[in-house]
Parts: sequence; structure tokens; C-alpha cells
Amino acid sequence: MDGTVGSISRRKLTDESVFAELSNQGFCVLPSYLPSEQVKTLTAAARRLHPSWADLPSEELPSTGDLPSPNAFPSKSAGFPYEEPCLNQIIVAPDTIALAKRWLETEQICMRGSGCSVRYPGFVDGTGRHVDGFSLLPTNRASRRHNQLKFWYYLSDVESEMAPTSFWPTQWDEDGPHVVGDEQKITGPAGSLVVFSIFTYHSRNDFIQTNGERYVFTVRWGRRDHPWEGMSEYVMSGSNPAFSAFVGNLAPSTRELFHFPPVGHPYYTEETLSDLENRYPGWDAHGEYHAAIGTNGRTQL
Ligand SMILES: O=C(O)CCC(=O)C(=O)O
Repeated sequence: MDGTVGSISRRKLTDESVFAELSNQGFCVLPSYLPSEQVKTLTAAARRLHPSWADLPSEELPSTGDLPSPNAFPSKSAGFPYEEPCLNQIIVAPDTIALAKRWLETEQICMRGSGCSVRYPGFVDGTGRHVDGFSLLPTNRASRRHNQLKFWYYLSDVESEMAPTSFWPTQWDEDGPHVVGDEQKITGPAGSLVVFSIFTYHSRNDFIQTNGERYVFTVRWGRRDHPWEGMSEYVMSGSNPAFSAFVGNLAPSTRELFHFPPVGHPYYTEETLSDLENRYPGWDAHGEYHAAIGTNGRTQL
């Protein structure tokens, strides 16, 4: 990434320096963050989800060396839940959750959205420098409580002409976000990670190179007690087979990150737990939900 290409990040997301950088400039870059074996698995999954440039239908490609007309193949995107289990699984990486909880100043966080996208030669974007937003209500942009945290993984090598994302050091006060430094165009090897807030200035860049592709995987976290802030529609995925397999294998506390009620909640009865087992095989593999019915009586919602 800018000034750090090829260097291996020795930092963990739980390091104090990561939090300090996020607080001081609104983003933190961790080159080659993911272990190489995990990168291989994730990049293969992303390529099964969206074709690489070389795998796009040949009759539709421009002759070698030419750029396609702008936005002929601009980008493709898929959202959570994914048919590829490893993409669902990386969402709940413990260090990312710990950092999001600290950033949002609460243990009660939820996954707001996740996407896996690819960009191809010819991608042109005029959006320019912006902050995101994702809220029904005007928010206090000086408060980290409204400032959702986004994890931005490169799942392919990204060089300067391959639509790298640009970030500007940003600070917040009562008047909102302010740019306080120069643009940093983030290039880097597959497996690199940028953590940034939705009120950090950033921008897309064009894909100028005449071949190749840029894969990005994202996850965004917010406070559970702010339902007016941007929410993806994964709560409609209860009958999605990939979602069922993913949720069935999660610990009860991890399910809460996806809006499932905690163990002991009155929703859980012998009947609902039986239905849940059918929908999410493995739901109560360790008996916690059943044990809590015993302690809470059989109150129904
Ligand atoms: O794709 C990029 O490089 C930046 C995306 C972006 O601007 C956004 O997520 O708001």
C-alpha cells in the first residue's frame, strides 16, 4: 500500500496503534493482513462468485491491449449470505468484532452489511471524494457511536491502475468530518486490509489497466440499539441454505451479532427450538437454549 508495498503487517487489529490511527485519521491500513493460506481460500471463493477478467466471455472482450468502452464490465457485486462458507466465516473473525465493539463503545453490535465485488478494466466512476452515511436520521458525526466501522479486504493484488481506493485523513467535530491530510491511494497485495469509518473521506478510482481485476470483500458493523442506521436485508434470509448452514454452526453469542435473540429470551420454547433446529441444523448442539428454558420458565412472547 502507499509506501508499504511488499511489507508484511505485523500488527493485529487489537494493537493500540491500530485504534490510535483510526481515531486520529479515520482509517488504518494493514498490508498483507490475512495469512497466505486464508488468502488463497478466499480469493478462490471470490473468483467462483464473480469471473476473473480472463474468464469473462471471450466474444464480449475487446481486442488485446484495448480498454473496453467505459463501464462495459464495470463491476459485479454479491451480498451476504454467500454460497461460499469461507466468505460468511471471515465476517465473524474475533479481532474484527473486538475492534468494532471498542470503536462503537458497546458490546451490543450487529453486522450491518457485507459485500464481495469485482471491478474490471474500463471501470470509470465520477462519485469523487465522499463520506458514506447509511442513516434515516441525521446523525451526530462527532460521535463514534454513529460512526459505523467498515473492514475492506483486497482479495486480489491491487496496483495503482487497478481502481485502488483512496482515503484522506479525516477528523470529526460538531460540524462533521474534515479532511486533515493528503490523499492516500491504497495499493497492496491480496489479503491487505483497510479499516475505516463511514465518516472517513474516501473515493473510488478508475480501472485504467487493460487486463486484470480487483476483488474486494467488505463487512460493516454498527450499534444494535441504532436500528435507524443502514441495515442490509439479510434478515430476510432465514430460508437461504447458505445462511442456514452458517447460522447453525455459530455459537449463540455470535448469532446475536446477526439479530438472533440471546439465550434465555422468551422467544425460545421447546416448540420454537424444535423449529429452529429444523431451519438451522445444529442450533442447540450444546443445549444452552434448552437449559435456559428451564431457568426462565416457559414464558412465551
Ligand atoms: O470501491 C472503491 O474503491 C470505493 C467504494 C466506495 O466509495 C464506497 O464504498 O463508498
